[in-house]
Amino acid sequence: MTSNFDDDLKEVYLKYSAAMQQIETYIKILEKDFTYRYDYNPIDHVITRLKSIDSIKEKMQRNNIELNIEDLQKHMFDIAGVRIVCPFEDDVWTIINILRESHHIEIIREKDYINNPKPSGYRSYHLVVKAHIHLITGNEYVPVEIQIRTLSQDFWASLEHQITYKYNGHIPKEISEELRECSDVANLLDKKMLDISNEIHKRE
Ligand code: 0O2
Repeated sequence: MTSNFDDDLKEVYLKYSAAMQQIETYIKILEKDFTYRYDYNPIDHVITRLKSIDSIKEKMQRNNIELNIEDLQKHMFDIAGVRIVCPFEDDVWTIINILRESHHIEIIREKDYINNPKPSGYRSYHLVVKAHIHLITGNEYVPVEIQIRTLSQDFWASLEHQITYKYNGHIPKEISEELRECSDVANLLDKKMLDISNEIHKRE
């Protein structure tokens, strides 16, 4: 059962990889378009990742999802991931609005951890979109998770992930409190930098 699942997963990976590349290309074109039209790019950088086979299995088992391809496609939406990191929070909303109006992709889920941060202090905007891919066997819609956040939110999330990983989910209370405080400090920094940037634009 499990080894069949591994074999099937390899085939399914092709589809998720194609969907991820398609979204990445779409974002890269948006960046060029922004720079051309406004001489400004609201995106600092984009990273992509395919969830590893071990992580997929771990998450499915943790969420009591049976290890088969049908259930994977029904319940797992973050196998293909694209992260868009923006300089300022305003840029995050600019990108979200563009994605909402796009005819190229269809949004199937949105989670706003910017206005509603996670108890850990995690801030980010998550969207699951359906990418339309074209294969020899036909056309398909494949989900891709897009995470959009500021440089400062990304800095916090990367370091928090690195620190908490070591504790394997059992983070001492005082450490998790300090991390939450750091998230608030990062948020304050975001707001101050945005104020400074707006002030400079007003003076131009
Ligand atoms: P990876 O490799 O980073 O993608 P889940 O918690 O995954 O069972 P759900 O609803 O699928 O539940 O996802 P959720 O909570 O909306 O988003 C999950 C992803 O968001 C995580 O993916 C992380 O990337 C990120 N994330 C969520 N909470 C935190 C947090 O407290 N700290 C950090 N650093 N990142 C967070 P994965 O699957 O963990 O791995």
